[in-house]
Formats: sequence, C-alpha cells, structure tokens
Amino acid sequence: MRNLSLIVHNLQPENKETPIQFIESDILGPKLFYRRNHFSFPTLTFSNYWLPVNGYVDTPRIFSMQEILKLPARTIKVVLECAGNKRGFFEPKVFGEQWEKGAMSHGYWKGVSLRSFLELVGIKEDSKEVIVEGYDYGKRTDTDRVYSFTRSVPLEKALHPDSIIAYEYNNQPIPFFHGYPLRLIVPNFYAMASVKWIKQITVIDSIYKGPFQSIDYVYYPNKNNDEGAFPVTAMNVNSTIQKPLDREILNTGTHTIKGIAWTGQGSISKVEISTDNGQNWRLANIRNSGPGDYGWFPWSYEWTVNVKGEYTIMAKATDSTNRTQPASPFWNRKGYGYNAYDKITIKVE
Ligand SMILES: Nc1nc2c(c(=O)[nH]1)N[C@H]1C(S)=C(S)[C@@H](COP(=O)(O)O)O[C@H]1N2
Ligand SMILES: [Mo]
Repeated sequence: MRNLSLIVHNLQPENKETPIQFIESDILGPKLFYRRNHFSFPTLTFSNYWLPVNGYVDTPRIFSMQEILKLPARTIKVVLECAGNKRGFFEPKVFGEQWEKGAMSHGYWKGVSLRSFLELVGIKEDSKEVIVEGYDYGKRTDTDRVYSFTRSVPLEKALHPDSIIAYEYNNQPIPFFHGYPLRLIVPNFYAMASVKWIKQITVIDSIYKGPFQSIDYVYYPNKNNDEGAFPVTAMNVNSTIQKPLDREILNTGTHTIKGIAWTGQGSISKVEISTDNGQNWRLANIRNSGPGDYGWFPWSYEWTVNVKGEYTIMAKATDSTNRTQPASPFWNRKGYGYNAYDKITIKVE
C-alpha cells in the first residue's frame, strides 16, 4: 500500500482528515482515521478505569472495566462523519475548520448498549436525557470558562440498543486518539454525539444546555441572527467520488468512477452519476451493506468516453427514506451538514 497519512488542519487541538480518495479498504485502521478534537488530548492517569453512572436513577453505580467486559456486547459497522465534513465547499465561506471530504471514518465498534447500563441503575420515570462527559477539557474561544467535552443524548436515542458504550474498534481496544478506553457510539448521528474518553454518564430530567449543543452543533440558517436555529442530529444523505481524482487527466476509453455513499436515516437506495454536469444521470452499481449496519455503501460506474475535453462528474445518493442530495447545499452560519452533489472536474486527452 502507498505510504498514506492524515492531512493536517490543526495541531492544537489536533484536527486531521482522512485522505478519503485514496482509501481502498472498506475499513479504516487507526492510522487513516480522521481526528477531530476541541481540546488537548486528556491525560488519563488512572491505573484502574471506573465508569460512574449516576443522576436521576434509582441506584447510582460505578462499573469496573472487568464488569463492563462481561456484559452482553454487540458489534456494529458504523460511519462516523464530522458535522463539518466538506465545510470548505460552502459559498459564501464560513468560519471553522475548512474540512474537505475526509472528516469521516468507517469501521467496526464493539461495546455494551448504553441501554443495558440504564437498566442496571434504573432510570426514573420522567427522565429526559443522558449526559455523557469526556475526560478532555479546556477553555472555549467564546468564554473564559473551562468546559469538558460533554453532550446529552435524548432518552429515545439513549435507549436504542445500537447506541453503545464501545471498548473495541476493529477487534482492538479503542486507539487512545479515538476515545480509549470507552467511547459512546451513536450510529446515524453526526459524530459530535459520539463522545470520546468517557468520564461519567448522568441521567437528567431536563434538557441539557452545554455549549457543545446550545452554541455549537446547531444549524443557524441566517448570517446575522439566530432565527430558525435547530440542532444538528442525524447525518444527511451524502456521497463522495474517490476515483477519478479531481483534476485528473484521463485517456479516452473506459474508466471506473467509484466512491462511497452513506446516510443517517435508513439505507442507501440508489446512487446516480452524471458525466455532463448534471444534465443526464445514470445508476451506479451499489454494493449493499447488511441489515443492522450503519456502514457506507461503496458504488461504481463504468464510463466510456471517446470525446476529448473537460468533464464535470457528479454523484447523487438517495436513501430509503427518499432523501436525496440537493444540487446546492443548505448554507448555515457554522457550516454543518454539507451534502450537495459530490463533484469533480477531469480532463480527457
Ligand atoms: N471527548 C470528546 N469527544 C468527542 C470530541 C471531542 O473533542 N472530545 N469531538 C467530537 C467530534 S465533533 C467528532 S467529529 C468526533 C471525532 O472523532 P475522532 O477524533 O475519533 O475522529 O468525536 C466527537 N467526540
Ligand atoms: Mo465533528
């Protein structure tokens, strides 16, 4: 394999993206798994890990790692996509990390349903949300206060058996940079929901208003005011062309156009390709993922081109709930959820 590495956006905190166009394996190992952090990496000083589950519950408990490893586990194949993936393509430009197409990963997560923990401590009847706190903390640029990376999960999502407290990634303990020893995985949601380095879990009977969900990870449709704001939750339907590369020069003949498609709702039902800037669309072949699977769908399309010139190639995915990628993105002030047709321009010589 080529000597690939992550593309650096920022070193403090560490933000690096996956060279997604060059990924040929279906599963991303730790070396090519994007990294997105709000703070410095936490210093984990414990020699024994304990997980407190407390708050609005009948019997708060502290679980040892040994206990956790004995609970019934499940393994799920998951796309994690940063809500800011493809932010660099918004026009007009928005503030924030200028991610291109690689703020995403794909692999197998193994762990215990968050639901199992909630059943063991007994949540009280009018519980509303479950807060998950990470060990990393620091100052936000907008205030002087110190915060940890903490987010809540609505009860309905917290009780879904596939929302898991994971301890393995691709059959190995979770790599430190991706949340060792325990990470929440919320399939279908943008990855800000999947809190790394879990410190504690707290059930509440109110709506959590921490800055990582009341300030960040909110869609603000207007440039100058907060009108119409709504939270970032499930991933939009989306696709990325991996081959050919943008600005590649090809010969006449037959070429394979290939890529991936994914969604946070249902599964991918079709991917269409246009090689004439969106005038005509043809179906790509999709390789299916299985049921109970939150993975991406690889697709490919054989393209025969005999006329030299410049071509704009586009991909458009549709999911089983009938959501389709739009021609232009939904612009929002913080640049979340970009999912317009994926587009490259190539030249045939
Ligand atoms: N504790 C903690 N969890 C976190 C974050 C963080 O900064 N701290 N960032 C979130 C965001 S916005 C994303 S996109 C993913 C990134 O996960 P990765 O670094 O493993 O790719 O983790 C999420 N969970
Ligand atoms: Mo993110």
